[in-house]
This record gives sequence, C-alpha cells and structure tokens, in this order.
Amino acid sequence: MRSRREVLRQGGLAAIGAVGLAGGLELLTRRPATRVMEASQAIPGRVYRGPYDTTEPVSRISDITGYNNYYEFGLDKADPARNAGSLRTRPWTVRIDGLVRKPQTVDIDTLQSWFPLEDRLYRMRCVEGWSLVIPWMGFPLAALLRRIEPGSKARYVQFTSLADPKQMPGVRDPVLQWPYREGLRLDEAMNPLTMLAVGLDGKLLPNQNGAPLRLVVPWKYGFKNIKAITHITLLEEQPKTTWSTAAPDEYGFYANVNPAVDHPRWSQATERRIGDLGRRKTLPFNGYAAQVAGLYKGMDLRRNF
Ligand SMILES: Nc1nc2c(c(=O)[nH]1)N[C@H]1C(S)=C(S)[C@@H](COP(=O)(O)O)O[C@H]1N2
Ligand SMILES: [Mo]
Repeated sequence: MRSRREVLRQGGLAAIGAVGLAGGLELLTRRPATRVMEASQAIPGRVYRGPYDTTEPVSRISDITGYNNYYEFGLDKADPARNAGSLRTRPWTVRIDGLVRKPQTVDIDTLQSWFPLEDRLYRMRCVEGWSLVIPWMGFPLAALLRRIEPGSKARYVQFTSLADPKQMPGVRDPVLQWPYREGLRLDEAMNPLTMLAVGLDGKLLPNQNGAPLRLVVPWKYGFKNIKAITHITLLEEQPKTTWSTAAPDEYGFYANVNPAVDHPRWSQATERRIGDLGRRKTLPFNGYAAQVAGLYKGMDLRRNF
C-alpha cells in the first residue's frame, strides 16, 4: 500500500505542481492569553466527563504532539514537532467575513476571550488508518458563528490556513495547493461537537497541533481539522477544499468516517490506535453517529463520501 505522501512524492499529483504557491501572512497586534494561562494551572486534575467526552483512555501526550500530519512543516510524522517551533503564533489575527452580518478581523487572544474555554476528550481518526484520543481545549464553532451572525444565504463555511514559506518550509514544496483550505456545511459547523481548539491538555496548542486556532470535527477524517486558521468565510456555494482538489477520487468534501467506504488504495474498516498493539474496528462517524447521523438523512454517503 502506498501512503499519501509516497503518492505525492512520486508525482501522482504532478498537476498540482503547476499551481504553485499561494498564501498570505496575516499577523498583527499582540495581547497575552490570560484565560489559557489560568487554565493551564489545572492540568493534573483535568476531568473529561462532559456529554461529549469519550470514556476511552487519553492517548499519550508525546504521541499527540509527536506523531502529526502538517504538510506545511514536512511530510514525515515527526517533521511537524521538529519544524513547527519557529511558527510565530502571536500576534495573530483571524479574518471572519463573507455572508455574515458582522464581518471582522480579530486578534486571536480577543477571539478566545469571547467564549468560556471547554475541555473535550475526542477521538480523531486519520484517513490513513490511525487514530488518537485527544484532550482538546476550545469553544464550539457555533458560538463564534452566532456572534458574527450568518446571513440568510450562508450555507457553507470555508477555512484557510496560514501559508508563509518563510515560517513553513513545507510550503516551498508544491505537494499540495497552498494555502491549505477546508470547509463544512453550515449545519455541520453549527453542530455542538464541532470545535475551534486553542489548547490541548489545558495548555496553549503546541504549534505542531495547529496553534493558535484549529478546527476539530471528530466524526470526520482528520484532514478536515485544518490548522493555523487565518480566515473563516461564509459562502452560498460549497467551497473547494485542499485534499478533495488534490485527489477527488480519494478525498471527498464530506469525509465522514465510514468503515463501509474504502479509500481507493486501502480499507477503512479498521484503524490502529497509536500506542496500542493491533487494530480495532472503525466506527461509522467515528463513533459519533448518535449526534450527527441525522445531518445526512436522505443523502447517499457512498456518493457524497
Ligand atoms: N494546515 C494543515 N492542517 C492540517 C493538515 C495539514 O497538512 N495542514 N493535516 C491534516 C491531517 S491529514 C490530519 S490527520 C490532522 C492531524 O492533526 P494532529 O497532527 O494534530 O493529530 O491535521 C489536519 N490538518
Ligand atoms: Mo489525516
């Protein structure tokens, strides 16, 4: 089985090379992350017994922060931990615009001060067939959307990552079309499971996990969880996304975890939980069917994969 990065390396997606680099640097003013610092003092006693928390054991933090996908910092799982340290995550601004009543550009510390930060223990299932259990800290995306007030025509949310070749060595390598982009349907974005994470294990997010702002959609494959977000925009039409543009036969817009629909080059029936021996069964919607299956009533999830 050839991995995604082998295919990229071997030029299976050579057409993307022609597209070249795109990107924007959106760094502005500074303010300390008071709220997160307070939260970090409580690390040893963190409990995850909320309605959205899995009861499965949390993965080792060294696995969560040392085994990553973040192609802006290289293609190996160890590259992000090695290379992402130089990313400047403060000051950082996020532009929120499109079909909203209150478009704005906001400093990350101001943005996270708007909402009470919650701890959530979620499974994450990568499309490559491995998974982790991750203790996120953040707030529901729905809270932000309510604040900026989607217009009546808004049906989708598009997210864009930073793509700065000066800070992100992988962006000089046209393996993907930069900047990394993702999207959700508005009702998926409003689902209470959908989070924007600013922290992990009670501390600010490590850079390799997507600091300072990263999407977490636990019933979808990991690639939907876009890192280092600089721009959120509401649209009427379904936006193009990085992986579905790179390989439309392999990665769809929806990307709901589905053990019944194999990746063209490997089975999705099982997964390896990092830290475990052997493999376990992959669950429909990554085990979150009770909360989200209703979003897709009447849809053919083989066609809309
Ligand atoms: N900007 C950006 N976001 C990204 C990626 C990436 O390469 N660039 N990789 C995705 C993939 S494939 C996965 S599995 C998750 C991995 O998140 P983690 O490294 O925090 O576990 O991040 C996703 N978000
Ligand atoms: Mo992934």
